[in-house]
Amino acid sequence: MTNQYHTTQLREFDALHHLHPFTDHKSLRASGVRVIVGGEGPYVFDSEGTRILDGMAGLWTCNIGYGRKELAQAAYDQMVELPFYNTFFKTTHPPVVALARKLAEIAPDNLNQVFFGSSGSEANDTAIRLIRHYWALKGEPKRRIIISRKNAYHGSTIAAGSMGGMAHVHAHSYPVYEGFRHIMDPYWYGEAKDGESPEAFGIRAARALEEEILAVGPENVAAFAGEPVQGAGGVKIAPASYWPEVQRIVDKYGILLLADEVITGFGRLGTWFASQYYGIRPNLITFAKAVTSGYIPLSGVIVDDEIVAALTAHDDDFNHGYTFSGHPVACAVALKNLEIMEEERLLPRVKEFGAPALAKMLAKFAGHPLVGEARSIGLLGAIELVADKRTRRRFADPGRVGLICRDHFFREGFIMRAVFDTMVMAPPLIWTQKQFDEAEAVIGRVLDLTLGDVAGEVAA
Ligand code: PXG
Repeated sequence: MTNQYHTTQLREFDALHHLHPFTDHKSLRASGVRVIVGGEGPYVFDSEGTRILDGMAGLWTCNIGYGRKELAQAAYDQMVELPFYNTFFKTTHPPVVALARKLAEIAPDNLNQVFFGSSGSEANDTAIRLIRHYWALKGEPKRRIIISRKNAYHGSTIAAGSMGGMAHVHAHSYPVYEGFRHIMDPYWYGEAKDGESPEAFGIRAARALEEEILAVGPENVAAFAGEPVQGAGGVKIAPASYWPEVQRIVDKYGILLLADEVITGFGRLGTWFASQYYGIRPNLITFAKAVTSGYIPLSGVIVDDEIVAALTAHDDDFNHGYTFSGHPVACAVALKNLEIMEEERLLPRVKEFGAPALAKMLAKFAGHPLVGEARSIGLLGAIELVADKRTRRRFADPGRVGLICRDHFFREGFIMRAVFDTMVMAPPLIWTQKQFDEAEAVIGRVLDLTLGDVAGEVAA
C-alpha cells in the first residue's frame, strides 16, 4: 500500500481511531506506537527506516519470513480466478479441497478431515462445539466439561477465552463460560518443589488431570485441551514424562484430546505438528498462524475418523460455520506456503540446524546474574529473569522487569516478547547463523542493560 501519511500523522491518527488488542490504552497514548512498514526475510522495517530483527516471527506466525513473492502471486492468481465463494449449501472449490487433502496428508494418520476458520480463536470455538456435539451424538450429552490448564492461551472469543487459563484475562474481561476447568500447567521451573526432578514433576502435573477427572466425575468430562508447548503463557515446555502420562489418562477415561497447535503447528518443533514430535494421539488439532505464515488469515480444526464417523452416522446439521470457512485465497496461499516449507526443507532444517543453534545460543546466557533458566525446544525459546537465581526468587511486581528488558530490545532493534518476567522468542524457520549471531550479541547487551537498571534488586 502506498503510505499517504508521515510517521507523526500515523501515530496521531492511530491514537484517534485504532483500538489495539490486549493493550493498556492509557500508556499507549503516552508512549505512542511504533509503525512497521515493511519486511524482508527475517527483518522488519519501521517508518523511520530502522531494521529490526524479528525474534517473534510476527507473533509466532511468519515461519517462512517476510517478502515471499510466491505467496503474493498465489493470492493474486486465486483472486483473479475466484476471489470468494462460500462452502455452505453443498458447495466446494478447488483450493479448499486441495488444502484439506494436504493437511490430512501431513497430520497424524487418523486425522483426515478439516473444518476451516480464519483465526485460532475461531478454530478453538469450533473444536469446543465439535467436542460437545460429538458426545451428544454418542448419546452422552452430560459429557460437557473440557479440562484445560492454567496459563493456557486458546484465543480471545468467549468460549476459547474461557478454555484458556489466564486468570488476568478472565478477571477483567469476562467470567469463565460454563463447562471449563483448569489444572496446573507443567511448568517445572516455576512450580516444582525443592529437589523435584523434571520427570517426577511431569508425572505430578499430568496426574492433576486424573484428579480433576475424578473430582468432577468421569461421566461429565468431554475432553482435555492443551498446547503441546504453552506459548503465550511463557514458552512452558513440559518435561518428557508429561505427555505420555496425559495420553495414558485420556485413554483410560476415554475422553477426547484436543491439541492446540496454533503456535506449534507447521514446523516450530521440526515436525509438521508437535503431536508428532511428542508421539501423542490427539482426536482434534487446531491450527492457525503459520499455516499461511501469516500472509493471510486462515485457521481450522483437523478431526479424527472417530469424530467424523459420529457426524456422518446422523443426518442432522452441525449448526456451525463462518462465511470465510475455507476462503479460496487463504487456502491457495496456505498451499503455496506448505509447498515452500517442503521445497526448502524447512522442517529438517529446524531439527538439524535451528533447534540446536537456538539451544546453544541460549545456553550462553544461563550464567548471567539475571537469568534463572534459559530453555528451548525446536524454535521456541525462553529466558527467565529473576531477582535471585539460586533461590528462583522473582522480582516484586511481576512484569515490570520484563517490560524494561523488552523496551531495551526494541531500542536495540530486536523483537523478543515479555510474558511477565519471562522473555520469549519464536524466530522464523529461515534464520541462518548470521541471525543467531546478531541475536546473541543483542541479548547479551540487553541483559546487561537490564541488569544495570535493576542491579539493586538482584541478589549478589
Ligand atoms: N491458540 C494458541 C495456542 C494461540 O497462541 C490462539 C489460539 C488464538 O489465535 P487467534 O488467531 O485468534 O489470535 C493463539 C494466539 C502473545 C499472543 O502475546 C499470542 C497469541 C495471540 C496474540 C498474542 O503471545 N496466540
